[in-house]
Amino acid sequence: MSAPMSESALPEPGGPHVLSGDQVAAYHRGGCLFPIDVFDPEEAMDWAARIEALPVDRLAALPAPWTQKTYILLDWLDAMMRDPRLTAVAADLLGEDLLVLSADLFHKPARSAKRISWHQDLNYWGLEPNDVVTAWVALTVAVPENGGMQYAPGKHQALTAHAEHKSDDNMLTKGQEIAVAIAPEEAVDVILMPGQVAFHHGLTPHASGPNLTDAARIGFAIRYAPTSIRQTKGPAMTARLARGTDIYGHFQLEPDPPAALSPEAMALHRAVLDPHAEFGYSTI
Ligand SMILES: O=C(O)CCC(=O)C(=O)O
Repeated sequence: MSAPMSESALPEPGGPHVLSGDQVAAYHRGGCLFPIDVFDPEEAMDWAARIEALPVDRLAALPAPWTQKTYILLDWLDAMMRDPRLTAVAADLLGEDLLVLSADLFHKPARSAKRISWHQDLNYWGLEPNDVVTAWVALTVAVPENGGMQYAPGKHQALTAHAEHKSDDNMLTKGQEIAVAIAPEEAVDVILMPGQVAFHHGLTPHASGPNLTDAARIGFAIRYAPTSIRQTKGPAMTARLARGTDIYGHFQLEPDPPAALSPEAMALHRAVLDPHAEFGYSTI
């Protein structure tokens, strides 16, 4: 039997590096890594205030869910997800050339019953290999009381069957839920301050409960993948180049987003998401 590789000797894909070898090893072992300080708290709180000021009724009337690929509608979210302070961390986990396949807003207003059932992101995505990392950027505090996430570390080795229990209080488009129970002792609370980021592998089960507090809980979940990844099923997804270069061309690359909330931004958002409508927008 070969000797276990020392954690500090682990190869790191990206560079120059933000994470230590031990942090990269912890990510691979547990399928998650948090909290990582990335943005200033003031910046994050400013983004949260902008989200709170959005014309939500107008956005909710758009044909495609405005909470998916929201960076096309709000160009300042595009700048955030392509900011080198964040992509440098993702590069330490995935390599230098990175796509964003989607980036989705999870906004739980004050006193909201909205929850998210235990699921693995890669269940519906049809991607190979499984190298997708979500960077969940906290725009507000995220704690158990306001519906912060929980992870089930170490359960990211394989895809587990999911059932669909669609319900009004479940924020997932199809109410997808992992078909095995996650015991309370298998779960860890993902506690974050504004500007901190939690990273999870596409197979790491995660969930979150209702917001029992008087303030909103807001996170922006960015799905990074190496440019070499391929889509193997479902209508073709488009992608945004987040860092480096794309020598593969496996995905049609999205252009720079038009001005925030402009008619052009709304038209591009619709064009990109329309092909996924008949699948309940769950291929992303
Ligand atoms: O924001 C949450 O509570 C859950 C987010 C989530 O399910 C995801 O990032 O895939």
